[in-house]
Amino acid sequence: QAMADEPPKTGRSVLEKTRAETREPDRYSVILLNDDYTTMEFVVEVLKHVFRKSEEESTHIMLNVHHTGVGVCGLYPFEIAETKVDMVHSIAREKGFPLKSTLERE
Ligand code: TYC
Repeated sequence: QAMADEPPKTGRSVLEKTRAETREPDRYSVILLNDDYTTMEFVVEVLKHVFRKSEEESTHIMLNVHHTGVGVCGLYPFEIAETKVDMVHSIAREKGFPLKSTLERE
């Protein structure tokens, strides 16, 4: 039984709901930046292990970064992208490389 003072319902019906309420979660690109000191071999290892790329794709992405200055390693939900950036920085620091990575909202 409905309450006597129940407010009128103002929302749209299930069938009227539109894109704003069914949007995909935001994705973030993880970007790798070029530098003059990190070895090509190390960047390829990072791409294979942190971003789960094949040897071939890792080499392709690394060379793209080497030649253009930046490159996309993958698209992820925010927290996963953030974790991968942190992993790149932490393993690079461990090996004494200045390799940098950043996020970009898509
Ligand atoms: N430019 C580096 C070199 O010549 C290689 C490199 C590629 C470094 C990609 C960083 O994100 C990078 N050894």
